[in-house]
Amino acid sequence: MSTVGETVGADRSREAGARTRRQAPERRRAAAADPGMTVARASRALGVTVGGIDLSRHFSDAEIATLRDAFNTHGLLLFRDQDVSPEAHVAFSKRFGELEHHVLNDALLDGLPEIYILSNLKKDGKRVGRAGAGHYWHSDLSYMAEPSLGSLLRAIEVPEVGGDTMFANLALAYDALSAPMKSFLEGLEAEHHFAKVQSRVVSLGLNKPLTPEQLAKTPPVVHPLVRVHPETGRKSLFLSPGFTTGVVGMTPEESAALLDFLADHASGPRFVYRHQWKPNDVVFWDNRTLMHYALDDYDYDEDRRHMHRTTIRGEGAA
Ligand SMILES: O=C(O)CCC(=O)C(=O)O
Ligand SMILES: [Fe+2]
Repeated sequence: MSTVGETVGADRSREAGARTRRQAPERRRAAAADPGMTVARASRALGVTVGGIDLSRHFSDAEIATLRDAFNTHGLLLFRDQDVSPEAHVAFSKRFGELEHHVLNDALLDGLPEIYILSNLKKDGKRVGRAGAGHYWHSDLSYMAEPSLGSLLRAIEVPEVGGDTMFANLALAYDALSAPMKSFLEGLEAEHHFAKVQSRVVSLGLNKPLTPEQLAKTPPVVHPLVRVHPETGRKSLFLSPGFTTGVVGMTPEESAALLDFLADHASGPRFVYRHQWKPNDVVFWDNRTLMHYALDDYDYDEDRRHMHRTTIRGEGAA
């Protein structure tokens, strides 16, 4: 059976790329259960736009398997024009796994704690969600023993310009390393700690400090620097600079030099897709193979940026 993933082809071989180009049409019809579903590459580095789909409808298991295959292959699915309710957002997300209730419990939607609100809006002088989230390269929940599988972020209000999100393909970045560097990294581990980002967002006045309960739920954890995707078997760097505090066993200087090199390498333009949000975009990305960065180039007081996220639970990184 052919799937969305196979239809658009992975970009792993020159031959596959040539075949894709020869097929030419911008929007190929996916051989999915939904005959109207289309897919188109979002960038060379990663991502596909999936069209002709309404996320609030019911999906068969075969359709979900098709989408999951495309997700695993391309790392990111973009669905435009999804004017869906928070309940439908949660229901669709649940088809891909169990959902997290984010540790920042005052940023969760009332009555629907699977929705984490990212927003600079205020109601009655009080922030309605988490402001200033993700303004650094990171992989969601890398500071947990079981980091997230993927996140589904829905834009509700976005600035006219600014507030894009960048995504970097850490499997491509790994592939591009030399053989000696790959073997050097094998077996190395890094420590991740949520508290690392707190000082910055708190000093900017964007958020309250973590409570003792929130700190207790997020002790430092250790993950490999190179991880294997549990579904594709593909190797990736596991980088999350916003949350990573050091490489286990290295001096702070060695650790900083190595982590800075890897972060610079992996965030190079050829590995990156930069998403310019439109209202009702839903972006579903794979935290097991991408890192992302929310640009803070908009005006926190003048611009309105309001988003809902669901976060799919993952397993320990291996
Ligand atoms: O606001 C964004 O674009 C992304 C923020 C973020 O890092 C996330 O939702 O995981
Ligand atoms: Fe994030």
